[in-house]
Amino acid sequence: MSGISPFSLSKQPPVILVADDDKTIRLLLRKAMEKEGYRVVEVSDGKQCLDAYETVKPDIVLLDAVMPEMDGFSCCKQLLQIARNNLISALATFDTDSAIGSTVISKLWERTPILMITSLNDEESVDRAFEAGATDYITKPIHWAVLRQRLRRLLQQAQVYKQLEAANQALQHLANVDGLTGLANRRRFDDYLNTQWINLAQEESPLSLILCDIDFFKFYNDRYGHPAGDICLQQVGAVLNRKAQKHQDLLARYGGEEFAVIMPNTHASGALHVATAMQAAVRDLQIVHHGSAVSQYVTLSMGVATVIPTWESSPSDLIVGADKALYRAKAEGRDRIVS
Ligand code: GH3
Ligand code: MG
Ligand code: MG
Ligand code: MG
Repeated sequence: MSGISPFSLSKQPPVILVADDDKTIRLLLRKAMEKEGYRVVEVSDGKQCLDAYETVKPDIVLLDAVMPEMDGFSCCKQLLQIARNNLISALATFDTDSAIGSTVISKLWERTPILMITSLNDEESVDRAFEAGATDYITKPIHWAVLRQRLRRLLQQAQVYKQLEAANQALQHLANVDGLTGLANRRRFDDYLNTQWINLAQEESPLSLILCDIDFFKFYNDRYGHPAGDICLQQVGAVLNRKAQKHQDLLARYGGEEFAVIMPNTHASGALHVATAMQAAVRDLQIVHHGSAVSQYVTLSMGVATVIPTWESSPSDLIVGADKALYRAKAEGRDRIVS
């Protein structure tokens, strides 16, 4: 047989979970599958199949219809339910993280193909199988070439889904992360702020925003060169990130030499506390800056604003508030926090 093996791109051989109460059929299936290079795990009824499913994490399930304890139709439904539950738990985190979209999609694709192999050849059984969620259906006696080709195709499709998912995640990363600092970018900042605005308007909880701007950074570049300026931005970004500790806080690169921290459920005093720690941490880096008129080291000016979001107001009100405070910090001499 020519062509690329369906699993040539992955290191591990595909795992096939075979559920059939007939020992002879299981043996024949195992032989045929192993000849294809697949790894086979055998179970003899639906209940065992469900138990094995979670631990084995098969690439495909071969499911007999008529089995004791739990038949193939019920088992198929339950397997579908597992996939649904995984999807629901991925969706549950949707509102707190916009990048989760890709996780939801991957959960949809995570559904393992189920191929029913059965002697039940009547229309009703075929309908029942597909309605229970079977991906495909073949009848006994097994036509081995058909089984082999169906399996290859299902595995190939699963492989394509995985590659698409990896590409999707890479795109999500590129769309949301700043290339220089590895922090959230402006787009992610906007998404997160909008999402948190809606959440906190419902809860009537405070939302704080810190805007930070490096002082006299143009002179830093002029004096030490643009590549050194880039390194400075990376160092400042990393140290700020260490201070944005709370789980829900998001530090983003807001613009060229500007950083922003979104702090849900945080009062003005809490935000001021974090801003003070950030200011000190950047000063403690002692990045020499002889182009600065306020210090021999790189310093930050910061503006802090806090609001309780409402349906009548908008996130831009919070940004304007923090921006005005930052402007005052600059006007009043830089290297300071205004809230
Ligand atoms: P101020 O204290 O008023 O903030 O003065 P400033 O010089 O920091 O402000 P200004 O906005 O005039 O200059 C910002 C500088 O930041 C200019 C720009 O070249 C530099 N900058 C923006 N993005 C980058 C970057 O990615 N890398 C480097 N090296 N420099 C950057
Ligand atoms: Mg049977
Ligand atoms: Mg600036
Ligand atoms: Mg600046």
